[in-house]
Amino acid sequence: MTGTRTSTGRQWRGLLAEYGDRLPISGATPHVTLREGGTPLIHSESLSMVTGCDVWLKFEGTNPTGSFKDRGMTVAISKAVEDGAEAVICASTGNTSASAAAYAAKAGLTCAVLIPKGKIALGKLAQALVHGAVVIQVDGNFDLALDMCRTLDEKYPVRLVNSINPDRIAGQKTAAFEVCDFLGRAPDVHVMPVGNAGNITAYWAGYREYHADGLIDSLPVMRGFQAAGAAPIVRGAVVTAPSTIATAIRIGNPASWSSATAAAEESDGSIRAVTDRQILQAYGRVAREGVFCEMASAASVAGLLALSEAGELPAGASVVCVLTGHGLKETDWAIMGAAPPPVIPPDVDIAAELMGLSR
Ligand code: AN7
Repeated sequence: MTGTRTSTGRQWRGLLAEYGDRLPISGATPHVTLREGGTPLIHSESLSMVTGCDVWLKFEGTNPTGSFKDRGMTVAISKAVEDGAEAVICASTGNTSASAAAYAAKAGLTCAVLIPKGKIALGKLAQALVHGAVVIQVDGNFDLALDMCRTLDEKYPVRLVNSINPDRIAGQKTAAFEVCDFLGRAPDVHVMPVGNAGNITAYWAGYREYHADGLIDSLPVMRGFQAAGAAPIVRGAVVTAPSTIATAIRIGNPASWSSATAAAEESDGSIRAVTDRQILQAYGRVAREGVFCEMASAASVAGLLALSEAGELPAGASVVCVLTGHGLKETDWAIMGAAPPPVIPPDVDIAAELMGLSR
């Protein structure tokens, strides 16, 4: 595998090399890596100003396939290869399928993905297709597709790489390590979107691991946010017809429900809902700071602003907001939300006028 080749360069080496001692791998595990992780923690002056906190954006959109899923996939696919698996499957609202397809391609494994028909962002569908996955659209929602995958996993010789696979959670906890390694401590408050609830489970596991090992001396308050139309954990009941513009978190029966609730309770935090309108506003707001995240990711910033308005953020707290995926995956909202750019003849004076320039 290419990941085991050495280099004298100063590049980030990927999670298996950087955090291997904290992952469920051994010397015998092949490294299937696209050099994921090492994502930027971007300071937000504007969000710090409005909240009176020190706000950092953990931008997971810079991962190789444009979302945090790569952190779990490098571990899950490497272990699948080690164990002799020939095919992997997953259900997905888009990002898991994009990541599984890419890492399976890297490893030379067959990959099949089950996606809810017509409900995943075009960029994510393009990724699964271009990496050569068998893409199957299910006439139903994500939760039904995940049920199908569980049954396929029982009946057929395939490896399930959804986040119910513990290797996924193990890989994803590295994001908490990176946050702490960069800040030199844990943040006071950690804000993130919640869909199938694997990622909040993973972050909480990562923070607790560093705390248990004495690398940080406090733990953050975990604040998870679901989309109001797909908020089973907030309602305390399965949502049979989840609905939100944030298709990545359009999930009505999260697989990691109980561990997400545990993360919120143990950290004195919460899992709440934000409306599509709040998500859309937050999406535009971070974009105007130069960070292009996808709609589901903006649920964290929407949540941050809601917490701030409710007076629930301690003044001066350090806050990490996770932006889970890249906005280039779904450009329709960016384009629909803007005025169509004017078309002009090739005339510099007309262009200058439109730019508001005067001689
Ligand atoms: C951008 O790809 O569930 O709470 O199938 O793509 O760990 O599920 C994606 C989830 C947040 C929610 N932000 O994370 C899938 C899938 C983005 C996401 C979530 C997802 P979890």
